[in-house]
Amino acid sequence: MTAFEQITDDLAAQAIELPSWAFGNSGTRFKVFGTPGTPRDPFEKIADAAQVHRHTGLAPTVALHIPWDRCDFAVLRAHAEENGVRLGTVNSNTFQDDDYKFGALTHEDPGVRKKAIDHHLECIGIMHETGSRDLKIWLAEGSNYPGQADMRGRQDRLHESLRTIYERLGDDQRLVLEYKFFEPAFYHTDVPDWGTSYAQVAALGDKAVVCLDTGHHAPGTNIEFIVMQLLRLGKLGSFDFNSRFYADDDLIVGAADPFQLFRILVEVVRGGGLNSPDVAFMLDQCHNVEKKIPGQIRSVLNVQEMTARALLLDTEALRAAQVSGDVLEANAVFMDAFQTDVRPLLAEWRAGRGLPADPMRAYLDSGYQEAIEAERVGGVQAGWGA
Ligand code: AOS
Ligand code: MN
Repeated sequence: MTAFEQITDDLAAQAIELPSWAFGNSGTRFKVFGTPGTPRDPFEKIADAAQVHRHTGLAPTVALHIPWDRCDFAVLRAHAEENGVRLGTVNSNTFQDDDYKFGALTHEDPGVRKKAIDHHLECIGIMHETGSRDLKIWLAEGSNYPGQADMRGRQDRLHESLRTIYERLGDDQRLVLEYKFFEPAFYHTDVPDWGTSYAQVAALGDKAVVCLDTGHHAPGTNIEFIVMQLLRLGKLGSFDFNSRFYADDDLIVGAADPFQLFRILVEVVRGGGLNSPDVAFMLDQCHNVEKKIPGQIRSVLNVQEMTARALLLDTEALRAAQVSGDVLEANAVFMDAFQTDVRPLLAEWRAGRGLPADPMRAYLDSGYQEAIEAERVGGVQAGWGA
């Protein structure tokens, strides 16, 4: 058996969740560009996401964002299943109401906190309808100026709010708390790092875990160390994959720093996180200038290619070099795996499974893009807020 043949079971089991918002319009704070064929509602977003799965076999679920994807969820669930995909993680939103200007789950005003908690309870209700397991919480909470906020009090209120939400989870549901070191607040953020997220979820219980968004760290951060540590602690619940050159750029995963993606996936494999039901692989990206469905296809293929390279790492040779203190040999073994071009092997393997050898080409030749660009005329294109 070749080295590649030994990893195909793992590759076949891989599943990457797509974010519904990747199919809507997005941009920077300067401009959101419209794109021909952009979905006007959650049903069209799901149809587009299903194209990614159809051509890659890699993306069987789609994450929702509430309120942007609010609709009749029983109908949306049936629509997803008809299209060959399922509904996945439900993402809450406490960052777009005026009431949340000074916080949501951490707010000084119990009335605002209750409103934010109630929103999450609504999300849990939706999860029962959609069959979703995970409630993902990203909080845009913090302050801009020293002295503006009582950081300690906010941390205590955050715990109380999260506890109220946690207590309402069903037996098979999870609370996944995302961290981000800045933005929209610039002085302090209430959940800025993995340590704070870990401390908060550890205080809740086994059904609370951490979401690691690869774009949410200061430049130079050793993200794979965090992956290792969270897996070691049993608290890595999910990834939001994307890539960044500067801040939270939300660009295509593997585009900015392929080597970093490799290093992360090596730790995922090392820590037992690959194809583990405990760790959800999701994308959290925006396609501002490129076409969205091809952008998502490129993204899941990047993750698949880097997973294959990580799986090809000769761990025995690496371990032997580590134990004997052979620094350069250890590094050479590591780099050999990273430098392996797995694309021809993956193409052949895909074809053998009834998938297109070149999923991107297959999508571009399918006529789907031209059809949605011609058909989706009128209405309001989905974007931030819809
Ligand atoms: C925000 O910066 C976070 O990455 C969120 O995960 C995400 O972008 C948001 O939930 C989109 O709905
Ligand atoms: Mn994210």
